[in-house]
Amino acid sequence: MTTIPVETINIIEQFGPHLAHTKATNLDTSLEPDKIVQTHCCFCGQQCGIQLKVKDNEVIGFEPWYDFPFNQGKLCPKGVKRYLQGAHPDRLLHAYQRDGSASGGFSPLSYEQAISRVAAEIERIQTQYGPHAFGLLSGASLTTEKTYLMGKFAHMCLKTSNIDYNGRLCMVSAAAGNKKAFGIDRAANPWSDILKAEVVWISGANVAECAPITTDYVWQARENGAKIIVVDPRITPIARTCDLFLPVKPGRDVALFNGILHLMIEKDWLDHDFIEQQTTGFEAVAEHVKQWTPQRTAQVTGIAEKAIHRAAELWGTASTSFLMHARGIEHHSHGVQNVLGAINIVLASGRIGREYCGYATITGQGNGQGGREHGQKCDQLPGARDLGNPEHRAYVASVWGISPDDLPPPGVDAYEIMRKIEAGEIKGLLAICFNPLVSLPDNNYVRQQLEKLEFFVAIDFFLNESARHADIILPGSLHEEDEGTVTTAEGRVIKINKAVDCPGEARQDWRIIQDLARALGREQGLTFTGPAEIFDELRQASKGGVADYSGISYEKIEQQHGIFWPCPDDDHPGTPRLFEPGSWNPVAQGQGSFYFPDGKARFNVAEYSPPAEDVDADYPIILTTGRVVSQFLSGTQTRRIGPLIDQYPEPRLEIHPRLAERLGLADGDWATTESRRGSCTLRARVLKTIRPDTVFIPYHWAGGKSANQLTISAQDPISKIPEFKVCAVRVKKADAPPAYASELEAQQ
Ligand SMILES: Nc1nc2c(c(=O)[nH]1)N[C@H]1C(S)=C(S)[C@@H](COP(=O)(O)OP(=O)(O)OC[C@H]3O[C@@H](n4cnc5c(=O)[nH]c(N)nc54)[C@H](O)[C@@H]3O)O[C@H]1N2
Ligand SMILES: Nc1nc2c(c(=O)[nH]1)N[C@H]1C(S)=C(S)[C@@H](COP(=O)(O)OP(=O)(O)OC[C@H]3O[C@@H](n4cnc5c(=O)[nH]c(N)nc54)[C@H](O)[C@@H]3O)O[C@H]1N2
Ligand code: SF4
Ligand SMILES: [Mo]
Repeated sequence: MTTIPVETINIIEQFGPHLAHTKATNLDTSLEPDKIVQTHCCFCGQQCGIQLKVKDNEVIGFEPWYDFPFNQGKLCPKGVKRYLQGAHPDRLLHAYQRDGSASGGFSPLSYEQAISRVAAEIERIQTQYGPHAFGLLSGASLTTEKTYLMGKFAHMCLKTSNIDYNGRLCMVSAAAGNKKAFGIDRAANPWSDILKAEVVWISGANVAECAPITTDYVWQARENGAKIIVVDPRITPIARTCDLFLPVKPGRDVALFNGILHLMIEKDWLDHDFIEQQTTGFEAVAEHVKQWTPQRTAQVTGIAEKAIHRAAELWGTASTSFLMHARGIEHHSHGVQNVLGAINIVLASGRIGREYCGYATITGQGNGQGGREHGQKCDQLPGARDLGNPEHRAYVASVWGISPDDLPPPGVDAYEIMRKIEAGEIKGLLAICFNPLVSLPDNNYVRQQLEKLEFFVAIDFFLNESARHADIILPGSLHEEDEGTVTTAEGRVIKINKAVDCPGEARQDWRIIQDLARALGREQGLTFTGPAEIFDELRQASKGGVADYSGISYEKIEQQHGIFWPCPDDDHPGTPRLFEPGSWNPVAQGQGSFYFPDGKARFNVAEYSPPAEDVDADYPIILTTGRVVSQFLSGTQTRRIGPLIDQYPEPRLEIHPRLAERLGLADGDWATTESRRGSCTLRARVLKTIRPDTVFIPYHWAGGKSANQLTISAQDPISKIPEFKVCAVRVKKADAPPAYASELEAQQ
């Protein structure tokens, strides 16, 4: 075994010597590998192709995979360093149980004992309080096979309604908006359609840091003459190279889209034929946007009127275009309205369903797309079917060999699961691939709920912050320890290949779930021999649904570098571009290209309303939150990879020089940010790339460094996404450095 040099950086709490916090720094990459495995990066939804170098059952490095068409060998800093996590000493090699000591430590127990204990607790809780008293939180970093299994485990084995997933914090506003407008929830186009778009419109997406390989597509478009428009309260790296930057006030995007449509109508920059033949609902939307004059739009959005005119002209007069957005417009209590506003300007232009005419929401997690299609959402069944729809229930029940009456009704979203814990309705919880204590808003509330549970089990390969509140921790599998499919931001179903075996007593996640079913004596339908067999059933279960995978096979994926769904039979090549006239569509059946019975896309009136918590005299500053390039999500993985920590070691409060001056803050000062829910002391980073009425905190850290101590749990009424992108705060110079400051100094 190669050993990995490890540096101890931060022992936040005492869990016993085996759980010290360390960072992996480097491996000896000069070693000759035993084999090279073609697979994909474990992090974001771009799912770049990568080749892992393996020696003695350990990933020791990587090589570019030039043939994979999406990234052609390119990788971002996280992809380059991903291989370091596997050999990290924090890797969980055993099951653990809380040892009841005052220090809150854990002690190892055998895997089989842990499985029996979890099964006994599930049985006890469900017998005592009913099936829905046991809840499940799952994740979209899991392969699609595992997400399918999680849905089946919840709905068929445990018969609980209460399963939801971390995409609730991520993709659901886009999903709901896309379903309303197009009848289907997937990027409309492959990324190759970006390359020759005349205009690329990017709203609320920090492309260069969060979808780094997409930057290359945008820049190639620019080389081909495209004009790039970026809408963001911060001048992000992609904004620094754009043609028009619109510094929107957080929470106001729908007003901007309505204002653009207003001008498109006024100047007649519309595709009348497309609107008439392929859409419905335009008149109501046209009527609604009459009030969105450039003046009013400027006043609400904080964007200069001249810039709004220029954006409308660039967008309105283009002959090809691509509009993309991400969480910046979606993480809002009116996130779905923002998405509908964006789609309205695409539909009015008629530029969709053709080459270089596209629209996409950029997915986030590695399997942000596949993870939201096959039944781990609280209201969903495989194939993007609805748990509340009698026909859909009957079909899936027939594939599973049960009666539809045995399926539970739809359950509640991930945040509502916390509220149900508070109300005493949910007593037990299983979390896999989800770190709610860092990632959910208002996380002081979340901590109380995790502590209130009678029983909590977490399945992870590291002891994440939520798992520290668990009674049992089961050691799951790293990305490179299993095979399966994921679906990329483009809608391309690709194959993750296994490079190494699980170490110690760790098990592939699907085995753990099936072992629990067996220990419960409820293994019917959960006796798969591996991911390939799960995928075969998933194909069947998705057949005839909107997300139809029935024509996809592992072999076809390998041969064609991925298959775009829908793919309804073995001879079908897949569907890279949706909505092309004449393309296969199970819903419209030849009538048109959108996924409604009449084949037409829907315009939807997109209503503006201010954020749930707007600024006032007590809390006069807007807080928005998001990401930095070297850290990933709740940080469990990237906060353990040395070179990535070095790139961005601790969260900083981004603040404009004018605001900083008013508050008496200089760059590097400790600043305390307070909201109605919590407070957080971070070093200030004074920079001109942010609106002076707004501050920004990246959210990848836990405890006292966590941005989610401040955020609000307001949710969109349709999608139930939390409003991560706006809440009201006040900022002041810190009275004293935070406790963690001394730890930082000790490292230097
Ligand atoms: N490095 C890195 N890459 C990642 C991830 C990561 O954690 N780290 N996570 C992955 C995941 S799961 C996701 S969801 C994606 C997220 O990818 P993005 O959505 O691109 O990332 P965010 O930083 O959440 O937010 C994007 C931008 O929205 C802006 N913004 C804030 N409020 C508003 C607003 O009201 N309107 C507009 N127009 N913009 C606003 C922010 O300033 C920010 O620049 O990234 C994926 N890729
Ligand atoms: N303030 C604020 N909060 C946010 C956001 C924001 O922009 N601002 N963004 C939100 C978004 S977009 C997202 S996607 C969420 C993410 O929220 P989370 O899902 O909580 O974040 P992750 O870090 O992905 O947590 C997943 C856990 O799963 C583990 N894991 C990863 N892969 C696997 C696997 O294959 N098997 C198993 N068993 N475990 C695995 C990791 O080790 C980690 O501990 O955070 C949200 N929270
Ligand atoms: S862009 Fe995303 S998938 Fe590609 S290397 Fe970076 S984190 Fe991995
Ligand atoms: Mo996300």
